[in-house]
Amino acid sequence: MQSMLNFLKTVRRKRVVILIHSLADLDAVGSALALQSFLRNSSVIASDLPTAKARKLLKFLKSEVSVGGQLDCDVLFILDTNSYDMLGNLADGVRNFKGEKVIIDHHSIHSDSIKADHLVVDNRYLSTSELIYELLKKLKCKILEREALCLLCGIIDDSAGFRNANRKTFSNIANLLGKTRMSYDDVLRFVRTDADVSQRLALLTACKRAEVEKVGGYLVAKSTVGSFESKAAEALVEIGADISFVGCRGKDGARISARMRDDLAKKLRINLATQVMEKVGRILNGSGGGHACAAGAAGSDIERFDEAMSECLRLTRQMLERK
Ligand SMILES: [Mn+2]
Repeated sequence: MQSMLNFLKTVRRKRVVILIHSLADLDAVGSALALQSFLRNSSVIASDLPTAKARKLLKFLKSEVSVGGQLDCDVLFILDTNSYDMLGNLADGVRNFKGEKVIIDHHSIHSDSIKADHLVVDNRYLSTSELIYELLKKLKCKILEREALCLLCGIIDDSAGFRNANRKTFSNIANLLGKTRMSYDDVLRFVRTDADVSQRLALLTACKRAEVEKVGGYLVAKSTVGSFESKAAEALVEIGADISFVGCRGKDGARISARMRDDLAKKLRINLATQVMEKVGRILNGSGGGHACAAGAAGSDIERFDEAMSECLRLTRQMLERK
């Protein structure tokens, strides 16, 4: 943390690009915009359009994230990911980037993580926004209403309805709310958007197709959808599964999302990212990672999609039977 603070002070006026991951969520966009308030000569870019929720925040703030483009800068910041896989078609640009690379992220270190000159990667934080907030506070950077809203959106959205929140998260939220005239409810308007029809249809399809297995008293569900696989995996846990895997096979690649009830990570000492999805990612000729209770895998080998889905179940059975 201290070395990152010292470093940030030295690059304040340098030409900076803040790169965020593909399908940038509120945490990625929120943390990038907040950091931008400190790095005066910076722009935010991504390989593709941010999610609908993040675009709503950008529109409200009359701000934007450039899609694609050159990494033309002295210092490259990468936020909310430490994996090349999440950078879309900008991954090669990052690999070949000659200037200084910096990563600030709250995901566990990826097996193929981006080599950076400076990094704070700490999975004890629930969001990158919270990490950025702590850095900005320590830098004595004045946080205006705009940045407060960005950070609030990022922190609240990534806290999964506060199920994973700790004492510090709540105090950070209270402090940030004090910096804006918005009420908590006003902020929630950005975080909670009504799901569109296609998303609701995907979740209902996931339920309809779900195969549920009882392993050692736990319910493990697997299903497939055409999109929104992470939302669908979340939905299956919400309605009763202890662990869920939802896959989505596209034309050029396949993705699988995994979710587990939060209390089970500690109770069973299971980590879906390292014990399941990293291995499953390799089957798909890609990679996997994430958190203990929320993980995913993606890769290009769509022929092995069914095998990858079965492997999720097999590894889970193995873990649960050992308990
Ligand atoms: Mn995040």
